[in-house]
Amino acid sequence: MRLTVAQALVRFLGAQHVERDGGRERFFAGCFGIFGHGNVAGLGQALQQHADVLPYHPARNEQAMVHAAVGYARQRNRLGAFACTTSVGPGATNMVTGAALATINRLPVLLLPGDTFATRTPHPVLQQLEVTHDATVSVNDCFRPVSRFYERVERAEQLIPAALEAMRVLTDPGETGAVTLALPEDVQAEAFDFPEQFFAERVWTVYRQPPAPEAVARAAGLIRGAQRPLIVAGGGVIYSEATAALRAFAEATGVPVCETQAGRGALVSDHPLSLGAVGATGTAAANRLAREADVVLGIGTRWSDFTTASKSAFQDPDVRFVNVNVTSFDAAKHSGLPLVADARVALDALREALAGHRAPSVWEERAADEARAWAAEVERLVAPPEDDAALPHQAAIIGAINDAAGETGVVVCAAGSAPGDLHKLWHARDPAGKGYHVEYGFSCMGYEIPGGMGVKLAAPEREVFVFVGDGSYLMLPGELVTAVAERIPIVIVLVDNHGYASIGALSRSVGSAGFGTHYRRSDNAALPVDDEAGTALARPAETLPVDLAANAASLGARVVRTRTIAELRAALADARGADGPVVVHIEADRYAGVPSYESWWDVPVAEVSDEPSVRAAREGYEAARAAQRVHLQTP
Ligand SMILES: Cc1ncc(C[n+]2csc(CCOP(=O)(O)OP(=O)(O)O)c2C)c(N)n1
Ligand SMILES: [Mg+2]
Repeated sequence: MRLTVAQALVRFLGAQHVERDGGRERFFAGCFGIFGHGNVAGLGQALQQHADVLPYHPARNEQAMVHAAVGYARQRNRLGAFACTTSVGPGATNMVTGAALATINRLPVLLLPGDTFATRTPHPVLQQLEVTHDATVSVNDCFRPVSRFYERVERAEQLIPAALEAMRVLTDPGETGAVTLALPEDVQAEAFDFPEQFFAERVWTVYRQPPAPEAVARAAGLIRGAQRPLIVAGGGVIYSEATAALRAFAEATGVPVCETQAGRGALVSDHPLSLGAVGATGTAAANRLAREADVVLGIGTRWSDFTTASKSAFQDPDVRFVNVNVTSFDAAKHSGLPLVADARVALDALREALAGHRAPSVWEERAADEARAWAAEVERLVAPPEDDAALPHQAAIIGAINDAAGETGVVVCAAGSAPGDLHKLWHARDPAGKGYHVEYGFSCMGYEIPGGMGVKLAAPEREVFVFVGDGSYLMLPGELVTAVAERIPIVIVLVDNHGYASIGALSRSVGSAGFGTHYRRSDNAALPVDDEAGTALARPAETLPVDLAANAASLGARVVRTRTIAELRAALADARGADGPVVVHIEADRYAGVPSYESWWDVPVAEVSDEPSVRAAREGYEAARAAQRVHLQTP
């Protein structure tokens, strides 16, 4: 069939399906894009012609549209995705950040940046990078390190293997991430006789890989011998829909469960074996048990520094790790016993292998006691301030969102002080673990609004609450316009503390007094910075005359200004049933942070400085670093 390369690609994408456990669905929900000379005539024409198989959604910023695609894919447990098309040059490179985010979080997105002419005839074309010693280089080479598969389609027939390979990678839970097919603008518009079969419906089955029986037996042996076993549940538990299997395993064995950012909510918070967040942003309950654990069963986790508290979380000198993961790369971490497998199948197999076994009851009781104590601490933290005139604390804002979300709502966040607070405080209620969506692989400011849009597109039946700080908001507010245009009813809680509260606190902790983390006029270098205790020196006179609520309203969102937690609660209730985005603005006390609980994060402090505060911080840093462990114990 004679089609242009772009037409063939769109028709191919529309014919791809994915299935797991027998359910079969179309893989691509649509295509986000921004047109320029590098894609308007090729892919633009094809998308117009084939809008029935691949609906087109215009975005406002290329980075943001990848975030929306990522939000969608995550909410769909990687069983659905969007394509993203851009022009050549800046449109394409704007997607690089989104690509890195997708790949780091192991979430499927198909990126289709336009590229410069394969024929090279009109070179240098508008927006082309010229590299004098290498004619094959284009700005799209920036996608190589951040893509799980990269191909530049320079001949029409190359599309066939490229498209098939793209689908293999996108639908493989162990390999997935950003897939980039760079499409030279001339090739997009070129016609070719594609075989009919290329457009036939194709089903990509995501099989649940079983673990090797010997590995299960060894893992079961280790867990049987453990006095203080602990589960660390990662995103893989949720993506593989293994939350019920996790609960069954924990209940059968009495092994307590703590969670990474991506795995938060894998076990509902009310469960007596739920210790909540672990690591640098962990709960006292989880971090205490982690410190003493002798066998740690990591499931679907890539063991980031936040999870391991920069390798200081697990202090038993003989601690052993068992890693259930779809990739051998993650399964091998911490010298662990690798169980390369789907999380659900592995959990069921382990439960069977451990039939009749239970962790020592003192350990289980200890977990339940710590969990209860932590629940009381959360209640204390999320309580609204008694003084109505005081600025609300972020913890109370989280409490209000948590209540509004109920069992089925989803909270979306990515950067700032909120991810750590949410990780600690969020009361997870959805048994499927889909109520908590914090992008913390890349922790990319600006993800929140477009990411939340993607979540809502994937789960229209759920209420979506985007938690966005003023700093993150300013990075990518433009996608609000897309939410207005597409009538995507998300609720955005814009928490304004006039700057980077998170990095300000970090700066104070390294002795640098919040330097450069306030929004204020920078024409006066002598302005005081925060004192060490974090006393508010950001006097109103120094606060910039910026009105973010007015900004959101100007982009077409419905905006509600709130001042107290009671007003916030009322606004969240009121936002139900809106037919577009609602922005609820609230000012928060930037110094009323949630503390960390018996944990640490490795941020290197200057080794020499004239500042006593830096020298003191360095001393503390060196002491803390002594707790770092290299896990070399073999199972
Ligand atoms: C794109 C990007 N740039 C820089 C950072 C580093 N960073 C992490 S949090 C943060 C400040 C976020 O400010 P805001 O959204 O207001 O949240 P707050 O810290 O006030 O809670 C910065 C600059 C980042 N995570 N992402
Ligand atoms: Mg802020």
